[in-house]
Amino acid sequence: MKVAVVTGASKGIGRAIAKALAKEGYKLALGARSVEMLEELSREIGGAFYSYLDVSKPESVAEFAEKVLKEFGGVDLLVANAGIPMGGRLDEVSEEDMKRVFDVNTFGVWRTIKAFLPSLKERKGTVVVVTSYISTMILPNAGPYVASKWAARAITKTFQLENPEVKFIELRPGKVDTYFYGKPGRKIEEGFMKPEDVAELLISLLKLPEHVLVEDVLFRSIY
Ligand code: NJP
Repeated sequence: MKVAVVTGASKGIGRAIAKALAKEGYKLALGARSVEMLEELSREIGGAFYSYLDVSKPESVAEFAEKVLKEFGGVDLLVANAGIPMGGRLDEVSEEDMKRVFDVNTFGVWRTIKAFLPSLKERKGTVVVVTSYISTMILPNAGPYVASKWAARAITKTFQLENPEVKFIELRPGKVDTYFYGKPGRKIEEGFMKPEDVAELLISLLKLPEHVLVEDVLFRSIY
């Protein structure tokens, strides 16, 4: 049975991915800050390992990885999904907010991959990084978020070149109905996909033949 780690598993896209992976028979290690939500998810999917994880804190990532590797002995799939929004003009955003968004969306991805990389290399595993459709585009008033996702893309691509034995897939969703935009409840007709759509896409990618590498996927609602 393969072992999958999902960061940001408490809500939204990460939660939907965790549920879909459980259905496919993966053994799961779930990480996020909201441990109660992870506990509830674990119960819902019939039991999964979960632990507090703050990807913005190096010591939290190290502790999480140590616990997961101790529990399972290794991992086959890492879904680096945890992320936060951060809008604002670049000439107005505070030093603190700029650092915060990079610490989660960029350094968080780097730290998590780095922590699990030796095991992923050993098992010829797969890393899925949830960046954004925005990771090659520019938008005004969203510079902090956009820059953090461009950098996360660069990190993902660099890891791939340096570690050809591991597959790195960059998922670049358009708008998804999660807590990202406040409370979920938006309609598909308003241009939102469902978190389950992202999970379904990921599962289909994981079922491709071994020799196929999908480097990135840009996808959105048709509306
Ligand atoms: O958002 P939301 P999504 N350490 O808010 C966790 C990208 N994306 O599912 O820690 C660890 O429902 C948080 O858990 P908690 C987006 O950039 C989205 O939409 O308990 N975990 C929760 O589980 C992000 O990378 C859209 O608060 C941390 C999860 O992250 C990914 O999709 C469009 C954390 C966020 O759940 C998932 O976001 C797009 C930390 N420090 C890209 N901080 C979209 N929704 O439209 C947060 O292009 N989390």
